[in-house]
Amino acid sequence: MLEGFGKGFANLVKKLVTGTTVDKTAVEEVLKDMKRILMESDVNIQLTDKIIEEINKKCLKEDVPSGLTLREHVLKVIYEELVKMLGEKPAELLGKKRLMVVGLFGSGKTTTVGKLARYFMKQGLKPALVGLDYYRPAATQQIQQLGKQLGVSVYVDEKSRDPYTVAQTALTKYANYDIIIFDTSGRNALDKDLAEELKRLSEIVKPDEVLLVLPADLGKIVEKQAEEFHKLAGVTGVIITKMDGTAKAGGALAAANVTGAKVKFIGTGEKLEDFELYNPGRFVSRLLGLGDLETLLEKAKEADIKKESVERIAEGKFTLQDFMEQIESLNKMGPLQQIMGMIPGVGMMKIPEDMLKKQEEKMKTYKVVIQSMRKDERENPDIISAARIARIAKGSGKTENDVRDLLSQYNQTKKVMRSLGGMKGLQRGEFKKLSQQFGFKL
Ligand SMILES: Nc1nc2c(ncn2[C@@H]2O[C@H](COP(=O)(O)OP(=O)(O)OP(=O)(O)O)[C@@H](O)[C@H]2O)c(=O)[nH]1
Ligand SMILES: [Mg+2]
Repeated sequence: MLEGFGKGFANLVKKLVTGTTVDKTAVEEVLKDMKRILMESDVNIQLTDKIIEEINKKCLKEDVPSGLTLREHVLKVIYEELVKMLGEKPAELLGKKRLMVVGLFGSGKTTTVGKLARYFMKQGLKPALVGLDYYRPAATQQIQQLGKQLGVSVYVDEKSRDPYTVAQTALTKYANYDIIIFDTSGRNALDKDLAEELKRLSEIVKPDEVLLVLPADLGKIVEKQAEEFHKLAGVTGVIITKMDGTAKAGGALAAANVTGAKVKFIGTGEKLEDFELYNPGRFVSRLLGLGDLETLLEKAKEADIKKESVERIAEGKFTLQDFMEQIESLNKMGPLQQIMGMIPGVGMMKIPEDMLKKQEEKMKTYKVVIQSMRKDERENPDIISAARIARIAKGSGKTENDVRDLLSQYNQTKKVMRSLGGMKGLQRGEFKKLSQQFGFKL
């Protein structure tokens, strides 16, 4: 998800962690790299210079705190400065009832409205959606379609096509709902028309939150848009969409932070589940290739991964049935690349994209193969003889090589997990020490 920005930083940290010595020259080198990455990701120049200056001061002019090596200290300072640049942890939207989503054409408002509804439903709340966009012709169909997909009530009025009466009616109609999310129309710019419309709608809706949607690919221009909208529509929070597939995401986040508007959520893809609460600390840790266990565990919970099954795998005592359940859950959690980036240490390894794609394909094959096995074979793969391999291949429509490949992958995983010493081993290592210095709980 983090294109240039993330890759650049992960490489920089890797260099820092694996370099033989870290001295003044090495730190200067890191700062040079860092400046380049920040510029390339469209972070504004004054801010870039300020950050570099700050790191320079803390790492080279001041004493290294006792108990830390220069290497650890530099990492820690980089982490802290990036978190500062990317904002504070926003307050949750708990207890907020009327949310109005605003932004320019195609910024991702309507998609975000659906993502927000899904997010609140996951928390056991009952949201309703209101379509206030009568400017773009097919807008009402789009939001109705979203509502259908989510099983959420949607109110639009095709006859009147008047956003003001629709807003008014919806307030009464959905008075008993936990949250009402209003989707407004966009324009090419925040012109007089749009400003007037948003002002009138605000007066009717009296929103608890006005959420401005800004696409990450705008980079630092985000700052200007955020300021304009804030002046006219009283923005209380920002949602940055399209974080996937742009090198400018860092610039957009930094620019939004400069305006003082808090980024509350980020959108990381077109699907409704590609959405997360923004947490700068976690975000930067992922950015630096240090992983993000908290988000990973949340995603795992969402995908309903059974704890026992994870533990059996970690202990190296799992069956093919567990293996299949993991494949299914993993699929629910999102693209492999995104998940890998959240695992501490793995983000740093930089696994080639096509390798991950291949692995995703393979997992699909494995699932079909396991489904063609008998129960005793899944529980105890050791009994799978050549004759059984032939039968399973035929039954699944896959080749005998696919079956062998699965068995060898299964055995290999088991071996690796055993050698790591299970969950406890994973938590014991060097990484834990480093993470604790960063204030992460592991
Ligand atoms: N890759 C990616 N695409 C997104 C994301 N959010 C929205 N989109 C896409 O952006 C396009 C526009 O999204 P909409 O939600 O219709 O945008 P909008 O702001 O409601 O557009 P208007 O109502 O026309 O102003 C769609 O193709 C979405 O799938 C995101 O986080 N990542
Ligand atoms: Mg829309």
